[in-house]
Amino acid sequence: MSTDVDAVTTSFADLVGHPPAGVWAAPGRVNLIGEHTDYNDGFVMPFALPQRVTIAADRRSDDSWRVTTLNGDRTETFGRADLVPGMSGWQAYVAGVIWALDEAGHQVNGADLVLTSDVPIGAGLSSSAALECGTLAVIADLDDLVVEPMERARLARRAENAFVGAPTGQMDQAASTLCQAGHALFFDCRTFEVEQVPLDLAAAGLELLVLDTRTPHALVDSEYASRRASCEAAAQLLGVSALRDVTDVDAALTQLDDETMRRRVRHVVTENQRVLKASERLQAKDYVGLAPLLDASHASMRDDFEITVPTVDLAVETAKQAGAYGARMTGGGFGGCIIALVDAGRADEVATAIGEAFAASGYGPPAHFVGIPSAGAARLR
Ligand code: GAF
Repeated sequence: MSTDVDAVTTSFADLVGHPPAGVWAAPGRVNLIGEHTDYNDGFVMPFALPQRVTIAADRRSDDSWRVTTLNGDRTETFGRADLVPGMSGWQAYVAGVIWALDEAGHQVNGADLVLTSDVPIGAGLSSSAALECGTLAVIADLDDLVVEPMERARLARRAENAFVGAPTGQMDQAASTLCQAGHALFFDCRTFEVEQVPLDLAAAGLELLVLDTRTPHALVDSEYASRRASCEAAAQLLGVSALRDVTDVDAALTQLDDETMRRRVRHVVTENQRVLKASERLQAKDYVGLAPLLDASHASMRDDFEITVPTVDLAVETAKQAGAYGARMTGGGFGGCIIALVDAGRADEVATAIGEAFAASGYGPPAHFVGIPSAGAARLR
């Protein structure tokens, strides 16, 4: 990480002509369990990754924002008049946060930002939430704004939903803002209550493989929106404000005729139950007890919510054959990453087995790392 701090600090001085006022960072996340439950007012349990967006910044004397990313060396400049929802390009995640702060009544001023990110893009690890939450940390500090952590997460989500136009839930921005090192974040997406749950897999002789299938996210936006619409329509038919309120899944299913909608509901209701069980098992440090929940979550995403793709299913199956205790896709779906709970020191071996299975099926090589529960957004310098 310090290399990234040095890189943005040096580049900032080169590009802007003076050292930055500070350096901030915000992480990507892995979701341990609780997929597509956040926008159903349900439960999720992500943890933050060491991979993060790192931003050097300082105020400008005019009313514009100049943002440079070292990933591809691109610079974009926008002024207050450009802060209009619907802006396209990567800079929309930065502009959207400034817009959301302004809309909420905060006094925001022009700034220079130079950033770099090592969160894989399009892998379901919340690279966009990391950029939003990092920007929020920067602007809040530069402009001396008093914005509580959960409010930061809400504003970052507002940027994503209303400015960028992606109808996501609250999980990713909450994770990037609120997570603590060594912990998973149990987050109730209705009450916004959070609990930091210790997650020390190494002490239990375990580790969590995060494997990026590198499958392009085809149709991810439209499929995400259609899953969300289906859940909302089902809640309306069931007479509840959100699927979180369905506790007796069998009774609910008898009230629905549409087979696809029934499967969507079954995923959300059972996934919420799995998050609650996972939280209990984590509290009891029964980490191997997580494994059947990971497996059941994956089967539910594959068969009921239908958000997995062949590479993801092959990665999960192969991980299990190679000795993983449990495995599931993580993130919004239609590609991206899987997680697999394995004995400490075995992540590389399991990843190699998956790489071989991919090669035998004609798929390109995956990438992988061990997921380490890390800190949320913070000022580093
Ligand atoms: C994406 C969304 F941004 C989250 O809000 C969540 O719905 C997730 O997909 C699925 O659990 O990351």
